[in-house]
Amino acid sequence: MQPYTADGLKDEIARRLQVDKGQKLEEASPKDVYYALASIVHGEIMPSWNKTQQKYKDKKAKQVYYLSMEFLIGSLIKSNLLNCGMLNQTIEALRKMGFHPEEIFAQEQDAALGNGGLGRLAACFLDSLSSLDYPGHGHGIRYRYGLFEQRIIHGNQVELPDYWLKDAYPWENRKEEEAILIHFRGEVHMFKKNDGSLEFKHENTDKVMAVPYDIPVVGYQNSTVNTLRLWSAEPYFPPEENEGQEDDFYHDLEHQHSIEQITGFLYPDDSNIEGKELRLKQQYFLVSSSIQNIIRQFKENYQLPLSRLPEKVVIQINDTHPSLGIPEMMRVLMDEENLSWDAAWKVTTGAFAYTNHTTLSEALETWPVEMTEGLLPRIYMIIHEINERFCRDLWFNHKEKREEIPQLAVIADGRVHMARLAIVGSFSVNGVARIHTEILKNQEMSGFYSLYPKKFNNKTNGITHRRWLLQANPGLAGLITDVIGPNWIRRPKQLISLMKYTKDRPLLEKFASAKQQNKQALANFIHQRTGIAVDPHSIFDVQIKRLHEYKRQLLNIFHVIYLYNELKDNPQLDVVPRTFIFGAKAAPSYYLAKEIIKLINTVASIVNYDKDVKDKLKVIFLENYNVSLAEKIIPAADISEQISTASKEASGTGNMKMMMNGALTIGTMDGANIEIHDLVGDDNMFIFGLSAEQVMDYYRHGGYSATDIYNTDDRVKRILDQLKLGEFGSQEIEFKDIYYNILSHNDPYFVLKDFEPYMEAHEIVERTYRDTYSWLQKSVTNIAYSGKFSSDHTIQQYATGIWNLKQFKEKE
Ligand code: CBF
Repeated sequence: MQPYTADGLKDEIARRLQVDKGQKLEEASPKDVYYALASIVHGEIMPSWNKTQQKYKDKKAKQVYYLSMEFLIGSLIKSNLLNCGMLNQTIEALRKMGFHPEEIFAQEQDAALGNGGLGRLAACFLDSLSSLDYPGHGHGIRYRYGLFEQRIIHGNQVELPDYWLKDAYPWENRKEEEAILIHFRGEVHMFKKNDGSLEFKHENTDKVMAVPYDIPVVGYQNSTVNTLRLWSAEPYFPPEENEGQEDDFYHDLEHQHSIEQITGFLYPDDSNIEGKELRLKQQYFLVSSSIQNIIRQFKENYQLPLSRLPEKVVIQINDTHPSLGIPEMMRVLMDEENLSWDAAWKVTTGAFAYTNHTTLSEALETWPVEMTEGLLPRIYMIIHEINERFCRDLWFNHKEKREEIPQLAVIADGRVHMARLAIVGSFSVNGVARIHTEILKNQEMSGFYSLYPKKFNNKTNGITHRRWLLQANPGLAGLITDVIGPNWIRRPKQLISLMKYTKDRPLLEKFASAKQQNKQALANFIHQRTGIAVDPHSIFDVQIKRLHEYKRQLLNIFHVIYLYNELKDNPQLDVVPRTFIFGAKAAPSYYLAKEIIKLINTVASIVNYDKDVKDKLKVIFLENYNVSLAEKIIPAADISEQISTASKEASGTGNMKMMMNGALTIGTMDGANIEIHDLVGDDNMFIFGLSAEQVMDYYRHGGYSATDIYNTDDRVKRILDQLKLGEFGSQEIEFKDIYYNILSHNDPYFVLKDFEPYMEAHEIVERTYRDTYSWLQKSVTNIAYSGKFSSDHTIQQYATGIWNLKQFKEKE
C-alpha cells in the first residue's frame, strides 16, 4: 500500500471532492469528506485485495470459510486506515483541513449485522485471519436493516429500524456476475438411473437470486486482504420470460418485495429462537449461496476431484444457524455432482466444523418437520436420511446407546434438531471457553461426547487487540509502546513484559493519567448525550452487553438501589463516588428484559437528581449501545461487571476487552472469567457468588428459597418492597413483575442468592480503589495478561487444532 503523507492525503481529498462532486474543500460537509476519504482508502486496498485472491488461487491454498448469520462489524473507516498504515497521517490531514477527525469518522454508520457476542466474535476473527495471513473469509447476509436503533423514551426502550444502507456503503463491491440461484419449496421427483441408482429432481421451485456484496477484510499492515461476502436476496428473472410477456406489474412488485424480505432484517434476538419461517429461509439462503459458491470456486481453482475438497476447504459454522449447510453440501454433491451418498458424506463431514456458543436451552434451535419439509423438500429428505443412517448406526453399532436414541436423533418429536445435525455432520465440535466446553461434554451434549470424544475440543474466545486497544485507546496503546516497544502489536502476548513495571510508581502514574483522560472524554460525551455531569474521578463501574436475565443487570441495579438507600439513611456516609454506566439492548419481545431497562432508567432518574446523594452516585444508561459506543466506553472503565449466573455465560468477550483496557473485573466464576482468574488470580479481580456446580446442583434439586432470603435480609426486603410498592416508578404496578418473577418464580437466575456475596465483593472494590497505587498495579497486571485473549491467539488455535490451515506469508 502506498504511503501517503498528511499533505498528500489532504490534496488527494481535495482532488476527489473536485473530480467526483465538483466541490471545493471549503464547501465540503463532513460526510463529503468521509466519502472522499473512504474512496481513497478503498482504492488503496483494491490492489492488495486482488493480489491476495490471485495468490491463493495460484498457490492452491487451503481456505477456511466462516459461515455466520451475524457479523457485528461496527465502523470500518478507522480500522481500515489503521491496518493500511494511514491512520496517523489521516488524523493530521483532517486537522490541517480544519476538521475534527472523530467527526469525520463518525459519518460512517455502524454495520450492526449482529446482536452481540457471537456476531462481534465473527468480526474479530476475520480481522485476525487477515492480520495473521491466513486464507480465511466470512460468508454472511447483507441485511438491509441491522439491529434496531434503541431510543429510551420515558425510561422505556423503543425500537426504530436501522436502515444502515440509506447512504451508500463505501466498502462493498456488488458482484452481480457471481450471483447464485436458490430454490425454495417445489416438488422432488425421483427417477431410477440406468445403473440402478436414484436421481432426484427438484422442480417447480420458487427461485431467488443471491447476489454477493464483497467487503475487504484488511490485515494489519501486511498486504493481506481477505473477503467478507454478504449475500443479498433479489428476484430471479429467467431470460426467456423477459420477452414478449405482459407483466403483471403489481404482482411482480409484491413478489419482489417478498423476496427482498429474505435479507430484509436481522432477527433481533440472540438467545431465544423465534420459530419463524422467514428465519429458516434466511438460514437456507445463506448456506445455499455460500456452499454453491464454495464448490464452484473449488472446481474452478483447484482442478481436483471433489473427493479431495476437505484438503482445500474447511467450513466453520458459527453456532447452529448455518447447520443446513451440511445437507446442502450433500445435495450439491449428490444431485449436481453425481457423488454417491457415502462419497458425499465423507466430503461433507471432512469439511464442516461446528462452534457452539450457548447452553441456554431456549437458544438450541429446532424446526418443525412440516415447515422444513414444505420450505426445503429436498433438504428435508437428506436430513431424514442422515437421521435414519445415524439412528441405525446407534442401534446396531452402539447398543449401549439404544435407550438414548430419542435424545440424540436429528429428527425427534416432530422437529429437526439443529445442534444434533451439526454434531453428526461435522468433524469438530468446539465450545468457546473451558468451562463451557466441559459443560457441553459432561452435561448438555454428553450423549454425543461419549460417542465421538475426539470431535469435542475447546477454543476459548478472543478479541482483536488492534480494534479494542490500539484503535480505541491510543493513549494507553502509545504508553505501552513507549514502555515495552511496538512488538506487542503483532505479538500481543508480549504485553506480559508490562509485569516488570508494576512497581514503577512514576510509570504507574502515567497509566493513571491515560485512564483519567479517557474518563474525562467519556464524561464529556455523557454530558453531551444526556446533559448529566458525572465526576470523572468517581469509579466508572461499567456493565455493557445485551440485556438478559442471566447476565443479571438486575443484580447490578439492586446494588445501586442498596447504595442509594444507604446514602438516604446517612447522607454523610463516606463512600468513594461511583458512576454506574449501563449500555444494553433488549430483544423487542423480551418483556422482563425491557422492564429491567425501565427500572435502570427509573432508578437513574431518581438518583441523579437527589440532593442527598449529591455527587456520590450517578447512574447513566447510554442508549443505543453498539460497537462504536463500546469503543468510547471501554477505555474509560475502572470496573468491568461480568456477573452472569454461573454456568450461563458461555464465554463473554466484553470481559476481555475491558481487562485489556485496564479495568478490574468483578465477576462470577463463569465463562472466560475463569480463565482470566487463572491468569491474574484473586489479587487482581473480584470473584464472588455461586459456582457453576452449585447452580447446576440447585437446578437439579428444584432451586433454593428466594423467599427465605427476602424474609431474612433487610436490605433485600427493602429493595423488593420498593419495587412492589411503586417507590421506583410512577405507579404502584410498575415493577411488580420483576418482584413476582423473583419471589413467585423462585429467582431463576439466583439474583438474591448472590446478593450478599456481591455486596461484599463491592465493598472490597471500594477499599481497593482507595489505595490508588495498589489499584494501578492490579490494572496494569490485567493489561499485561490480556494478550492471551487476543483473537490472534484464538485463531492460531483454530488454525492448528481444527482447520489444519497454513499462514500464507509469501510476499512480493
Ligand atoms: O462466543 C461468543 C459469544 O456468544 C454469545 O454471545 C452467544 O450468542 N451465544 C454468548 O452468549 C457469549 O457468552 C459468547 O462470548
